[in-house]
Amino acid sequence: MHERSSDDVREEHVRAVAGRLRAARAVTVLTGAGVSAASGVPTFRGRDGLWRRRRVEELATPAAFARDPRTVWEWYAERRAAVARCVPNAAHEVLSRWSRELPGFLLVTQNVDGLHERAGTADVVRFHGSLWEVGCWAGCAGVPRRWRDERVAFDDLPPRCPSCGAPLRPGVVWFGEAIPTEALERLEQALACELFLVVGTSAVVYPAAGLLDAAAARGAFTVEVNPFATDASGRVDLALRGPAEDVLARVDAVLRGAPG
Ligand code: BV8
Ligand code: ZN
Repeated sequence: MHERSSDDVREEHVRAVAGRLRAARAVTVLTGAGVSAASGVPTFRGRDGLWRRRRVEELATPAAFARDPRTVWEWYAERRAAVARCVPNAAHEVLSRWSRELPGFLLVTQNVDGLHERAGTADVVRFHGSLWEVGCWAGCAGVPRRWRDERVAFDDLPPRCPSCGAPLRPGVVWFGEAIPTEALERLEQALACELFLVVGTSAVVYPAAGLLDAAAARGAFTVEVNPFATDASGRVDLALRGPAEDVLARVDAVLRGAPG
């Protein structure tokens, strides 16, 4: 299924990361769409990243929604239905275990699919919001700013605010919008780590991609896990060039003392 495996990731590098995971007092992992690829969730910027020949940067904006809320919602409704059919993969499972077993572990995700949460990950910091939340586009006072909405089928698009009748908006962060305050409040903790792993992201969307450099500037050892080179590759201390579900499972096996 994958164009590359982790066969060419050297065992000594896998062991080095496991050793650092064991020794670090605080570990932060930043994930992107690549961790969900093995679950069947399309990434944004690969060949699958195109949607009706438009780029995510054109659809995921307040201006696109203002112009054509129905088309934007069709994309989100499709993604909800697709993600609902997916299950977490080994990458989510390993990160979930680390979140519960490693002291000082923090997972920051750019993903909106909810698969880290479904894998039971403790304390997920959602940098770009959630596919499974909505808010009132008019920002009316009759409803909370965001609330959970797990519908995968809609009678009519866009869905409407139960209080004022304005369109509901997806609870994600669009381009040009601020990162949620709850996520920004966790930044200090996220950056105060000894080991920073960047997993399955093209590292082109800011400010998320900048966390890597900020953590490095504060002394963190940085590791990338991705089958392909990215914008981050030249800036990390160690790049493990393989799929997350494979590489993280290998690191986890060493961490748990399995014969390697
Ligand atoms: C903000 C919505 C200010 C949710 C998304 C120039 C310089 C710096 C910044 C900017 C700039 N111009 C504009 C900006 C700002 C802009 C930005 O970064 N633009 C970029 C494109 C240049 N950023 C913003 O607008 C942000 N907000 O700056 O606010 C502000 C401040 C105060 C007040 C008001 C405003 C907001 C950004 C929010 C973006 N939201 N989407 C949705 O519908 O999903 S972006 C979208 O990209 C996704 O949400 C995703 O989270 C994000 C990152 O993508 P990736 O996850 O990395 O996915 P991608 O497909 O790119 O890559 C997948 C990777 O996986 C690949 O590398 C592949 O090799 C790898 N892979 C594949 N298989 C595997 C694998 N890896 C491991 N294992 C595998 N098996
Ligand atoms: Zn409303």
